Amino acid sequence: MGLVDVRRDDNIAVITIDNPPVNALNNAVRTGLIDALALARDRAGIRAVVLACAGRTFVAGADITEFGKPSKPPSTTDVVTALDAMPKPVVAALHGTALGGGLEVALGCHFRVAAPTTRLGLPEIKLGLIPGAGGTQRLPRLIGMAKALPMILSGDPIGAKPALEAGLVDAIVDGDVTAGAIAFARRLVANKTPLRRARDLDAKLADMRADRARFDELVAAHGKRSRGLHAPIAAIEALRAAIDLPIDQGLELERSKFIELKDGEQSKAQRHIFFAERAAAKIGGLPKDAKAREIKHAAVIGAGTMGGGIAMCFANAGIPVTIVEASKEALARGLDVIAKNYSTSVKRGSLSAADMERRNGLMQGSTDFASVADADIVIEAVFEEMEIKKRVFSALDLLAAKTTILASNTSYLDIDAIGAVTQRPSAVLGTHFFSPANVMRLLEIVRGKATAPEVLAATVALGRRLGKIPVVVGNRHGFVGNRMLGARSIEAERLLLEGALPHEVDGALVQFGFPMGPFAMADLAGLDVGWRNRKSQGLRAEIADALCEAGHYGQKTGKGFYRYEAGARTPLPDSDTESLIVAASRRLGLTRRSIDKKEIVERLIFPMINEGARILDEKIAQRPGDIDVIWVYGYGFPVWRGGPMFYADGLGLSYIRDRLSALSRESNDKRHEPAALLAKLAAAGEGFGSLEAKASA
Ligand code: T1G
Repeated sequence: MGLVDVRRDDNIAVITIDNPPVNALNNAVRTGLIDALALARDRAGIRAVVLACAGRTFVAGADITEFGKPSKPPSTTDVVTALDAMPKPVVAALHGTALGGGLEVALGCHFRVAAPTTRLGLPEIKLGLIPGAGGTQRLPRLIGMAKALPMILSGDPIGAKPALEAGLVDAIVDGDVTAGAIAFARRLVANKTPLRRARDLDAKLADMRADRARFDELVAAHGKRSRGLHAPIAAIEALRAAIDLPIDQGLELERSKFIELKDGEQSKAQRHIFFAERAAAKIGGLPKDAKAREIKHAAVIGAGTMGGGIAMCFANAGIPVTIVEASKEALARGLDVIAKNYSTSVKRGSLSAADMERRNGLMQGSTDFASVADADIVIEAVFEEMEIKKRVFSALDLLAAKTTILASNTSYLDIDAIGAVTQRPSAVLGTHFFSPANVMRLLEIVRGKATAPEVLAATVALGRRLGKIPVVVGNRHGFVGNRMLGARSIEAERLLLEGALPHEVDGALVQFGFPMGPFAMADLAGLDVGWRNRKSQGLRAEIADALCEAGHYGQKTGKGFYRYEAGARTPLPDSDTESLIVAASRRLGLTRRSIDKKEIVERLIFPMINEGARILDEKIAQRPGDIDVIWVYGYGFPVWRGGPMFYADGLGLSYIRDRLSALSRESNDKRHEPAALLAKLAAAGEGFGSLEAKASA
């Protein structure tokens, strides 16, 4: 069967798309659909049409890999227009994830039936786009603006049941969805049901047309998360056109905005992250047949902030988990925090009471280490001190089953040294979660020298099952994310000593697109964490150490780089800290000066890029895209800038090289000397992206 097959089932034409893995609408599929529709239209004996897909899902969207190239007709819009013009009823048979252009094609059909587990959505916003084949015009006409606008601005799919209730699908069919659609089509023919084109429906827009203020209220309620992003603004304009303009003008406006976004920098960056996220889970050098053993039961050692959050990840994914703590009091405290987290989610409506019960039921507390005996993986999340970790792993090695994976949640420390205290170094690796572990999606999986391929494969598969974005990294101090964060933190302090104040440094980075700057983030994480890490390496940070020595650890003590009103988390400039900074500059003989935002941003980001180049050279990260994924999902690097390495390519490595050389001279700090790989690529006029091309060649 070709990519698009047409068969006859009595007087029904059944068009089936078969373009694995997700039936993306590439050029060949679009061409095949136009031809198949013409055939069904002209064949006299055909009274109705069913559009279905083979494989695991209905069309999951346009083929994103085509976006960087010149678009070749017919477009997805041409397919939807051909569906619109069909004189015979067309029924879409939906299953899996009907997304983006796939849902827009289904909206071009007259009716839609869905399997019970189908998910339907317009996720274009997550790629820096808006629906470009009529979604912003047809969806509101079919389900009303109050439901359509949140779907398009969030990009999140809805299930078959809410879709049925909203009128997006006309029936949910059990069993074979194509057969269900054929039966549905036969009934249309028998009942001579008139064609219902989404483009002709206006009733559900009457409320917004009668009172435009209601549209503005809807936007105010759903549009707030779009700081710096262009696509949400374009989506709102296109949706407003659905109210104000006749549909053909609305479609024209949508199309022009879509093309502008598709060719813009932000969508290119977001599409880069989409593919980089998927590439990151592919592990170089992993034998194809590395069998990933299944994780049926987990154990977490430590019920503190990290341990509790990690345990929640397992319960959320439906995996039974035992939480082990040294004392009953500590265990009770940890379980209490978890219970509070879940009840807050239930109060917020993001979790049902039944789900909360189910998740709580999957968690067992214990103060007996021997309770790890039936775990397939044990994740240690105790104090960040090597000696403590070694003691824990020695004990686990004796108590856990021989096949159990032993993982450490360490954020800096040497996985090989930890594995060396066990008899099973091949089953030891790092699983570095990011706080809050039950929220942040990044999971750095640290590969030890002895870590076995199937242990790595099992842990990557587990990461995806937990809803994380796993990135395999090498075992060097700070791995990838925290090592680059260290480079940024050193420069951030230096900016304070040279004349900037915490809120100026943070403000520059927030304007760049981060949710918060280095000092607000340090206060949130706790200054004592970095302080302990620096002391273990004999390093000193003038300001942060002085603050810690005075007992100011950030939010947890009400004061750090900023001060915090009781019970509040808003960072407020603190005059004591500012005096401490000025005094430190004087003590070091530095003349303070005003530093502009551009210099602040370059001095925070470029040293990170430089460290990232060294990390690639040392093979601690497999590819530049892995580093981008780590920084977007672990540290809030703005996704519409594509991550540090993609951003560097956009600026040009020779510019970054020259700025780093100047910085190295001005600060007399060799660490700012351009990394060998960065200098080499710059000299060749290439970017980090050229490494991906070579790697996948
Ligand atoms: N185009 C090209 N390749 C795609 C693709 C797409 N739309 N979606 C997935 N793939 C590849 C993916 O790179 C991976 O490749 C493999 O399929 C399996 O994906 C006109 C313009 C559907 C929920 O944004 O959300 O339509 O790594 O690992 O976890 O208005 O893929 O195996 O080589 O993610 O089971 C809108 C994007 C496009 C949906 C399945 N659609 N895809 O998740 O598998 S823009 C989307 C997903 C658009 C219209 C506009 C997920 C999935 P490889 P996977 P999964």
